[in-house]
Amino acid sequence: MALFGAALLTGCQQAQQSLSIGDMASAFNREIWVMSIWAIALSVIIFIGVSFALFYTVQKFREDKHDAPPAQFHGNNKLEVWLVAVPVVIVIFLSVLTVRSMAILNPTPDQATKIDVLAKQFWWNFTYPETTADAGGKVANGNELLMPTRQPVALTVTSGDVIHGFWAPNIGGQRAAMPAVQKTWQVDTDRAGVYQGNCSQLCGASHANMRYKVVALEQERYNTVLAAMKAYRAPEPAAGSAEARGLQLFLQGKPETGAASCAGCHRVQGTSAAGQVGPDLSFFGTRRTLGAGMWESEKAQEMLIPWLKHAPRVKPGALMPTYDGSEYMSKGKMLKGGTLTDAEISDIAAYLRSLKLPEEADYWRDVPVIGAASTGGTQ
Ligand code: HEC
Ligand SMILES: [Cu+2]
Repeated sequence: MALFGAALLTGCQQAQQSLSIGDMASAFNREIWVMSIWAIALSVIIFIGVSFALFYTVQKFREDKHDAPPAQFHGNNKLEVWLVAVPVVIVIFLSVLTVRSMAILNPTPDQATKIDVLAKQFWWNFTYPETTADAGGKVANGNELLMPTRQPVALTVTSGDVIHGFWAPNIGGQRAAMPAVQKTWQVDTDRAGVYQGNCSQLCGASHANMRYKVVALEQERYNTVLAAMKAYRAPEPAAGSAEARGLQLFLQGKPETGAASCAGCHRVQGTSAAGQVGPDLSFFGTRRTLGAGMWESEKAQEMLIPWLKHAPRVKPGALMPTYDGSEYMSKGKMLKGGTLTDAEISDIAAYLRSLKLPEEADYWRDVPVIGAASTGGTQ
């Protein structure tokens, strides 16, 4: 099973990014690994012992050799005590190991970097509760989680609607994200890189498209990026530019055609946009994924316009309205989106692409590049 599973997971892997429960760069995974080795070793010993006893008995008490029924050992107290005692000792041993691992892996919130994780149909928001932006509000990023290496990170996971599952196996563990419940635990990695994260709890139409990236940066790089995020204010576009028209539509929408304002649902740090219904877009221009990791790199660039025109048609169940006037299904109801012209959509795209961190804080710069191949659209 383990080998088969490993083979399957390898099949999903994209170039230079990793999804593995066997990643020993994480102290969490190393701890779990020790426990697994004990459990597997004991199971193998029991398997060999039971097989041996079975074959020995079958061989020794063959019917053709013995006419009389074999001696009955029922009432053999010594044997019965052994048969109870050995499993009890094994179970106690494994319990002690488990409790020990749980004690070690419990969060140590004082020294750990704190990150709040919000899961919603079908996207993620990562908030840095210890970092208040100069422009107001806590620093947050949608669908791309930045974390420092060689340091415990305390993730506090919750959900804004149904039950989701936070699962980025390389950095350790898996946690259910439940509405109204906040679960904190500690993850970590010693290796800078990009790790794949998925929702591990069937949660609706785009469950399989509810992904994220974990970008682990060396401590110093991490500090640089976070400082830039703290100081960041969305750029103010030059009057009359496409970006300026895009910003205007982003903040106000176009009420006369029924196009809802983006700001009602999305936050952009340093502007009046403070919506919490969709992922934080403050650093959207720096991000490499779109649709909660559904598309990456070039494909993400390519899909931005179709996304803005009709997100729920390219990502089933996405709770963002259409902007090309087309009908879409939202929570079981047929709705019709407002309309923006192609030119207006492209102005908004230009504005979104301008929401960039300064060059030295581009967190993708020094990490392994995600392969151009995309698995987008799989369901
Ligand atoms: C009713 C709330 C709502 C409105 C209005 C809205 N969005 Fe969204 N938006 C969402 C939700 C929810 C998602 C996440 C969808 C998903 O990935 O499942 C999203 C996702 C996005 C994403 C993808 C982010 C990522 O990293 O994957 C972009 C870009 C975006 N919206 C831009 C806009 C723009 C621009 C507008 C205005 C033209 C807008 N949105 C209007 C709710 C909204
Ligand atoms: Cu989910």
